[in-house]
Order: sequence, then structure tokens, then C-alpha cells
Amino acid sequence: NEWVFATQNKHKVSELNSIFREQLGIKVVGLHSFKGLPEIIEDQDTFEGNARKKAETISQVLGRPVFADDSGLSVDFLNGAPGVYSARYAGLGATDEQNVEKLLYELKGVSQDKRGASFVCVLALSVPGEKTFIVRGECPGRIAFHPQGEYGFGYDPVFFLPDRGCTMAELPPHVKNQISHRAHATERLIHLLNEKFDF
Ligand code: ITT
Repeated sequence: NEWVFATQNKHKVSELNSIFREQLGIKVVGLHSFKGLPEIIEDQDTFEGNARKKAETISQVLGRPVFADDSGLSVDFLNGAPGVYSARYAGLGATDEQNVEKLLYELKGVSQDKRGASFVCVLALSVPGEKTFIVRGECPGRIAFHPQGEYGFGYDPVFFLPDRGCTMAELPPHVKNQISHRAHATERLIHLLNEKFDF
């Protein structure tokens, strides 16, 4: 049992693999295992739009069910930015470190009580001949003043979890994968598939 995820991001593949293995006993593979697939331009202005586009494009080409994950960080003080632009906040091809640096710069001088943020993950499942299923998961927190922790990827080192008293990057993967936006979205997806397909 192997499910295709329309993603080029190896960190996502690794997290989704842990979550799906744990919750469904299913292995997931990213697009690195496939050749000759079209490049997908993520030009939609919502996570839902981009997740749908990635899943439907690849599912059409492969003629089989395909999942996609569109995710990012929404910062209250920045009116929801970087949002769908999270991967390229500091410019196309920017590294995680450059994106984090830009975020901290934009929040320079902003006090702790105004640094609220959420991680958002939208999962889409496109099944040939069916409508596309879309779910959203969120994880609330706030933006730290300095990066801390070595686990995870992206904005994890500056995503502080008040309940835990540490950043997402200080949580070992098996803990992140129980509480993350990605974990919450997966729970909703399983719920939906159970209702629809008796999964
Ligand atoms: P694909 O589109 O190929 O899946 P991508 O990395 O471009 O890969 P997105 O467009 O969905 O994916 O952008 C997601 C970005 O949001 C990601 O690069 C991180 O900067 C951030 N992000 C998403 N989930 C995260 C997480 O769990 N921890 C930290 N940052 C995260």
C-alpha cells in the first residue's frame, strides 16, 4: 500500500510518512521517485487552491489517487503573511534560514503579546472520477525572538509553543508529528475518508 504525495519537499515526505504509517499503516512517496512530471506553478492565493492544483495536476498525469500538502505560517502582526508565500518569503529559492531571518527582521521591536501565529496545513486528495477532498489543520503558537532547536525544518526554530515552553524545532519528530498542523489535517482527512469510503 503506497500513496503518492505531490511534493518535492523531503521534510514533508518524512513527516507525512511517520503520520500516515502511525495512523493508517500506509507508506507515502514524494515526487522524487517519478520522472517527466510537469512543473506545477503555485499561483493560487489560498492554501486550498494550491493544494488542489498540485493534487489534481499529478493525479491526472498518473491516472491514480494523489495527495498534496500546501502549508505555511500565518503571522497575526503581518496580517497573515507569509501565508502561501512561506517557502519563498525571502525570494524565490530562499533557504529556510533566509526566510526565518526575514521574519525576525519584520517583527523587530514587536512585543511578545503581539507575536501570535499559526502553522497551517491543507491536504488535498484527488481521486480520478471523484471530486477532490480538502481538509485543513492548524497549530497555534507565537514567533520567538531567536531561533532555537535543531529538529524539523522551515520556521520550526522560531515557532514557540507556549503550552510546551519550547520551539517546534526542540520537539523530537515523534512529538511534533502528534501535535502539528500536518497531524491535525491528517486526522481530519482520515475522518472524511472513513465517512466516504469506510476506510
Ligand atoms: P511542495 O510545494 O513541493 O510540497 P514546498 O516546500 O514548496 O514543497 P509549500 O509551497 O507548501 O511547500 O511551502 C511550505 C513552506 O511553509 C515550507 O517551505 C516552510 O517554509 C513552511 N512550513 C510548512 N510546514 C512547516 C512545518 O511543519 N514546519 C516549519 N515550516 C513549515
